[in-house]
Amino acid sequence: MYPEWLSIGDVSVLLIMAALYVIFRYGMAMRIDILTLFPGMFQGPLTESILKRAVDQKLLEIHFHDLRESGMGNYHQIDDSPYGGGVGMIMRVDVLVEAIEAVSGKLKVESGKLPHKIYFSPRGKKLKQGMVEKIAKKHDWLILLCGHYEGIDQRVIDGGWIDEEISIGDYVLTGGELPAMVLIDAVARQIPGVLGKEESSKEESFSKALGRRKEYPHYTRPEEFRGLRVPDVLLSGNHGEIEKWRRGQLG
Ligand code: 21W
Repeated sequence: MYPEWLSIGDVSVLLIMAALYVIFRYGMAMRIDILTLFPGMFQGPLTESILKRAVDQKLLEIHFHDLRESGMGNYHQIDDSPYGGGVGMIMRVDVLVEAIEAVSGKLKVESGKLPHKIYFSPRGKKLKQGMVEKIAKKHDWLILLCGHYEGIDQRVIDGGWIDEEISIGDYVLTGGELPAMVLIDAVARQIPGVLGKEESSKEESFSKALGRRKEYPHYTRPEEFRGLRVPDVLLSGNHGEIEKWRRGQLG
């Protein structure tokens, strides 16, 4: 099966193939540490469907850090009123920096890796698919800081403890937890192996054929429902015509 001049035994070949498989399969895995006051908000999405499968397969490794446990004093205070006055409470710089350093220090020492630190805020750069793909490609360790209340002390950002500030859109939420979950979902599906072979190769061919815009209308059985028919072209079996029709339907 293998040429003689390779001069390695069958066992060596198997071992090398196994090693390559492990490197390919788990080398692309992503570790995400989440700093939040509300770890419970993440439980639903991470324990269902594709994200659950990614976690089970160890392609996605998520660690929660309850910011309340990093709080100051007996009351574990994590926020305070804003200098200059105004509504709401601000998360304290000392609490946040110690929490970030505790998390990034641990694994950095163990593995020499550096985390990419993201803070979710309405002031951040609006998340786009290109940013998602870049994050998934460039980093295998993310620290996500979720603000709550009015936000965090600006010195956390100005002092260099945050690499990227992200918003998910122009609407007002109650905190950074749902935005963090949105990023996790979008990044996870970029990790090789998270989508099934079929799902990801379909993606690729759709993207190629339709110039990355693949949002045309979909239909499945039955052919007719309460007088509503599936477009004839989709039943024709003519793939050239089908692709042309879909192209004309792109948003
Ligand atoms: C919303 C915090 C509004 C602060 C002056 C004083 C993270 C978010 C969030 C939140 C305000 C993202 C005000 C899209 C979002 C987030 C909580 C400001 C008004 N102005 N992406 N007070 N939308 N939101 N409050 O809300 O933390 S990413």
